[in-house]
Amino acid sequence: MVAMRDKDKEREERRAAALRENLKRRKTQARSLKDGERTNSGDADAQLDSAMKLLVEARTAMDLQRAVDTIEAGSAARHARATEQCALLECVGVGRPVNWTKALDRLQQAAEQGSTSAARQLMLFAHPDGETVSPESPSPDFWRNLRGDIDERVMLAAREGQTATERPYVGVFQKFAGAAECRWLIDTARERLGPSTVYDHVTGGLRPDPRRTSRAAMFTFDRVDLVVEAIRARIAASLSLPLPHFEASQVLHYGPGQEFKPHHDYFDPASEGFQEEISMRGQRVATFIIYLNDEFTGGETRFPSLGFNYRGSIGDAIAFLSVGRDGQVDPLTLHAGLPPASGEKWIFSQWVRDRAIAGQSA
Ligand SMILES: O=C(O)CCC(=O)C(=O)O
Repeated sequence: MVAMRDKDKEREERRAAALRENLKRRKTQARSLKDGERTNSGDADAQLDSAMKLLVEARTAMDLQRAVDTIEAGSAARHARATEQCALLECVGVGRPVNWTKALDRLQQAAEQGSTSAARQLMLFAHPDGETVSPESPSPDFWRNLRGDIDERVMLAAREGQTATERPYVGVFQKFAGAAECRWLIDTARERLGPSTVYDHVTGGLRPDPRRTSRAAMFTFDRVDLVVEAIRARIAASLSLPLPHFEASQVLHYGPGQEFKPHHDYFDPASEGFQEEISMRGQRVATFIIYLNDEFTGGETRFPSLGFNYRGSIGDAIAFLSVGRDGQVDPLTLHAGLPPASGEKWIFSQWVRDRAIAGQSA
């Protein structure tokens, strides 16, 4: 009887020890699985970052293809950020023709794969004037339905402007961008603001200048997204100017008292320092400015030689041509960004050249 009880106890202890061992093994397995997942998603992010770097710096068609293939492979592995980048490749036309239908389909995929940035962009394209708060737990077909609400032809179509002055041409475009688009542009620019710069007429290089005290965020190719690209495409359609002539877009921020004193956007052909810029990258012929907010006083865009001041509401825009039909620069386009007396002023600014800008990927 005693021997039986000892045997039972022994068996019980062995079972408990086995259970403890099992539990320990499972915990270790779970920990290494988590580490593995972290490493995998870290790897995917690192691979995507270096592919994006290669895309921007690509010197040969082979480099470009390698970058595109890596990004596509990430997307095929359901990496949401890679899928979002593929949407960008589709709308810019990198390694393929420009295709906004495919771009928006891929943005939908990225939202389905968990990209909050893709989700917000999809929402603002579907409801440009609405709120862009994603639902807590969207139904399985939520993103597909939202994608279905977007009509890319309307989204990219030319907007009708009213002519404010004929010579030089100055036009005003009411509600050119939706309030949600404007909010997105401010939000993405806010973290990246640096000093605004001007071209130095002696050296031809860029430098900060006391005449331009606003801050600026540049949307170079590695920084653009579908919202910026949609706005650029809409500007191109509205002004009938080709996208490859577009400089990198900028979002400008003026605090109270900050300004852009009277200046011309064109490069003065009489200035020696500008000769190289004009011959290498072309003359600046057009400017398009979108007002992204209206919570400020003062801050108009002023054309002193035309006796014309403009101050838009959210999403309104102003455009002007710095060069006349004769191809000559027009000094009457002198203009200034007046300082806000109170509040902050945010604008989107687009300069356009008279030729495709060499070496620019977007
Ligand atoms: O801030 C403004 O209203 C004008 C900006 C401007 O002059 C420019 O972008 O060239």
